[in-house]
Amino acid sequence: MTLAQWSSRLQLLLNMKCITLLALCVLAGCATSPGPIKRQMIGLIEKFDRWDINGDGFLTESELKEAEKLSNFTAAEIVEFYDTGGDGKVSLKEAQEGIARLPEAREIAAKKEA
Ligand SMILES: [Ca+2]
Repeated sequence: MTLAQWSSRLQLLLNMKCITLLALCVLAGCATSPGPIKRQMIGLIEKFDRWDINGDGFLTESELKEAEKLSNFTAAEIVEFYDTGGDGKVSLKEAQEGIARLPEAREIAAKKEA
């Protein structure tokens, strides 16, 4: 493998880490084991229940205050990213769709780091 190939591969790995940080750390509270999307989905659903303190099936900004401490993002930013419906809270469906919007998450994370 050439040096160029190595560095592009490394870049890809770094990007994957950013993705995990935003899309998972946010709801999961940890970014230690990036896995296949399917595993992330399962993890996400489990964590979703944990963050959903009042059990109404939605995550609000106040419920994500704890998540805020575990990520580089504020609760407001987390909600803003996931809340495609614009009702100010995150449904499980929106959380799942957030995983599918990983490239977008990566862009946001990159901008924030810059
Ligand atoms: Ca809730």
